[in-house]
Amino acid sequence: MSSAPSAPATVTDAQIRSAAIDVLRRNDLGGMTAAAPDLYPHQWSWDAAFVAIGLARIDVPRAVTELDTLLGAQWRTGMIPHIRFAAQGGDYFPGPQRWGRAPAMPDGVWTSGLTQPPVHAIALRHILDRGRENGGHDQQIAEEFAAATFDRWLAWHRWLATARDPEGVGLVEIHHGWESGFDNSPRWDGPYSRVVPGPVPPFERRDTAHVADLAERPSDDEYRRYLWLLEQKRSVGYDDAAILPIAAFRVRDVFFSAILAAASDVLAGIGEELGRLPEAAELRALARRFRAGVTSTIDPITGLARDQDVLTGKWIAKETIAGFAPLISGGFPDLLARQSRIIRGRRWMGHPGLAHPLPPSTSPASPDFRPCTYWRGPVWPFLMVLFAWAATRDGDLVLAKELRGASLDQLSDLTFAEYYEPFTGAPLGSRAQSWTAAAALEWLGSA
Ligand code: 9WN
Repeated sequence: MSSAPSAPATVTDAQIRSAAIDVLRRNDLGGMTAAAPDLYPHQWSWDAAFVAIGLARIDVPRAVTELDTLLGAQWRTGMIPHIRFAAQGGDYFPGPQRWGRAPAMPDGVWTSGLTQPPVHAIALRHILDRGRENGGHDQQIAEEFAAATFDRWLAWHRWLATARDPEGVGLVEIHHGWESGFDNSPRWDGPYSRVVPGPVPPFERRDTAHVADLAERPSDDEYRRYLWLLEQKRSVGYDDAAILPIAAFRVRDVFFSAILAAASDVLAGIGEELGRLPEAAELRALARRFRAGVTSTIDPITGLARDQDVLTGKWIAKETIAGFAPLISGGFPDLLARQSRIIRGRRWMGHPGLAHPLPPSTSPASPDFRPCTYWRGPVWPFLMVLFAWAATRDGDLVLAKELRGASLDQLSDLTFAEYYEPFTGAPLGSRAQSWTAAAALEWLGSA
């Protein structure tokens, strides 16, 4: 069982900041930051973006390096894979051998064969902003990096908009729960229940050795399905077209799509600054398409956004934080106002039992809610940064302020846990998780 946090009564911002910097230093593998020291000893794609946001508060050149290293793993198709494996080869399953090689993989680099949400342009924007605030060398390095890599981020967004939205509906299709970043969310229970695993080579999990309680992680049954989907991808050499007729898991992920919409607008802004006007216009159009896609999923009764199972054509209506995708993508003022009311309400941040008024990954009022289990209930600190960034963009400064205050209270336990039990505030999953430490640095701002 998880125990209540035993944080000192008063922890200063300076202590949080110094402890967070320490976590990122210790997880630095040299050019890339391990997502977590034991559980995730490699670079994860969307983690790297949040890590870069935090690093930009303390060291702009190092933040640039984080994204540059990740870009070194970009496939020839434009895809950014969800893991870039460290040369040192930390202990993680499934590791590089299990994924194998693909024709589109960059030479000499080992990666997974899946992808993750495209938060990177948002991180690039943060790096540029911090560089300009600091001026001098920081500004120069940030601006040079943005100019030198713009086409590679553009290729990334183009790949998502074509390979992963083959019918142009404005929603990104994922082929594995890991691609969503919300691995075992109740959102995926229906689609996974229809995955019939074929033969999977024997496997030994490593993740279960790094958590206090096995209930905090997905089950073996879930892992068998995860690995079968990997085998399917591998069997077609990770070819984007060849996987479509055989994939046992195809879901239009509304939260992923919302991130693509938001990040496309941000990348368009960077393109405009660089004088890349046709490409910027293309990105603005992408943003509009995916924003419209997100809006089209709203359940009129609950006001929450929904995923869609491509294989059944059915909506997936679970009460998870992904239902607030419009708060990330932006949208019509009425929709945003309604979502802002819901997220503050008693099924979410306003739930009276919460240790900190922060939206859990699954609503405590939902029958699917499990307070200790990964994406089924715990609060994930890095996500709060994304919601606050989007709220600030859309002028909801009150929401942004509430998220900041409650998050800093939560993080003052100094464990920088991967996720937190919503009612007790107890740290769960990995400790010293990089994107949690980065979130603290972003909340605290530049010194
Ligand atoms: C699989 C690294 C990653 C995050 C994901 C989170 C978890 C991996 C795992 O850890 O997923 O990608 O092994 O469980 O769900 O969002 O990027 O922190």
